[in-house]
Amino acid sequence: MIRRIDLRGAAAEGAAPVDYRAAVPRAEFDVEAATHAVLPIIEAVRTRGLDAIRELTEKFDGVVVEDIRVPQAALDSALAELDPAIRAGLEESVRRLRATCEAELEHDVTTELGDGARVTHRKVPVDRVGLYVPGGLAPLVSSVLMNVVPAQTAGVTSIALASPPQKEFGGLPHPTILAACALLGVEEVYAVGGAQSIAMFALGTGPCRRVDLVTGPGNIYTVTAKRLLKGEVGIDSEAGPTEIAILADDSADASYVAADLVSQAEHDPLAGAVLVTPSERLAGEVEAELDKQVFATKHTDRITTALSGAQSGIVLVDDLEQGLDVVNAYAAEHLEIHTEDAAGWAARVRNAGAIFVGPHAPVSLGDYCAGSNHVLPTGGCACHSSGLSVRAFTKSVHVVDYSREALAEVADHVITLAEAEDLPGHGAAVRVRFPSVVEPVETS
Ligand code: HSO
Ligand code: ZN
Repeated sequence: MIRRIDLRGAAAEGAAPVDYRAAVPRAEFDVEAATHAVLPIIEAVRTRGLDAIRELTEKFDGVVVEDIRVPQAALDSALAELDPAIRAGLEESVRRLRATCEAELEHDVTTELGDGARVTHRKVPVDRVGLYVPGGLAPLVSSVLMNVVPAQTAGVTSIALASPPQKEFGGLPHPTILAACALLGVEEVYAVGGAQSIAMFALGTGPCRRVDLVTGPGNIYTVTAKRLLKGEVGIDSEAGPTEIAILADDSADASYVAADLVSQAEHDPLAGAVLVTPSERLAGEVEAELDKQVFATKHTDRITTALSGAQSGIVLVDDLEQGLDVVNAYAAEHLEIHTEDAAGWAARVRNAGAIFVGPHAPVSLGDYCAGSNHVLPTGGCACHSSGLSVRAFTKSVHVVDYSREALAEVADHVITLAEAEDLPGHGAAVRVRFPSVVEPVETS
């Protein structure tokens, strides 16, 4: 079901260099086709606003909605009817997430550069954000928490959330998603899905005011909409199909490794599941476990497609050193380490959205209840981007505060550099402040 990729010998002296990133392929999606599908949606929302959203909702979700805003009464009753066990799970998740978010809050930093010369890096929350929560293959209620909690902790005061309307729930988003919104005090919720919801947020449509930033996971259409609207609105990252990579040695438990590969393959037929190991024995055992586990679980078809796809595989390496190079090159959204001294190997990983250390930190823990965030960079973007955190909802402003004397200290340098760039007006803006002084400028 899962193919093998043999990279043994690739790191040997004298061997031709191998591009590990290319050796472990990922799911590709047809950007051009998605752009082709999404552009008219954005233009429809731009030109015809709410009418276009209603038509697109009928077309894609099969639901006729008059009012796209979810009434408060529906949020309240979803919370009142929420299964107490689910509520307890959500509350624990929120508690842990809030604790990490609060600890990660950044504070203003002031640097004194001389007498009366001060620069402050001031942290300011984004004013208004739009959070997208997919409804698609699974109602990802946990994604409500992963978006809302860092936004609230950062101090965002205006939070709107959109999730696709569901036919079976009378044209409202999934009730558990509504309950999670109510639990977190999010009152502005829209029954709008797909690319049209991203356009609604970015452009401001009907009852929804324009937002400054859109965050949250989604399918290729919402990702493409974010990409096309970037600039008109801020976006977190272009999260694509989910991925798990596992670096494991002989000490790993094959049943854990297989279960964790299956857990993320369950998301999407395009999900990537990659095991990197120097242990041929483990590779064989994991293959046998997969055969067992995949057929004993619910979403067998989806999982089989993901595991047998070109984006998944068992990568055989000479040793963990080479394995480390492979996982760093692959830059997985989620990386699990199942080795002796897992913490030591984890410390040497540079590229991953999140790292799960040792046998007792499965990705599922991070998906729901670790206190970490599960909205993470995919598609190799972990080599330059980070997962969602309070930082994603905060921007910083440099505040420059100089006295006359402090300006005089560097005036000559400013003037010289301005002249070097042939921008004498820049220099003049400094000179004008010292009219009595010819050259050089001195403290008065
Ligand atoms: N593993 C997904 C998030 C998720 N899993 C939500 C379950 N629910 C992407 O990190
Ligand atoms: Zn997951």
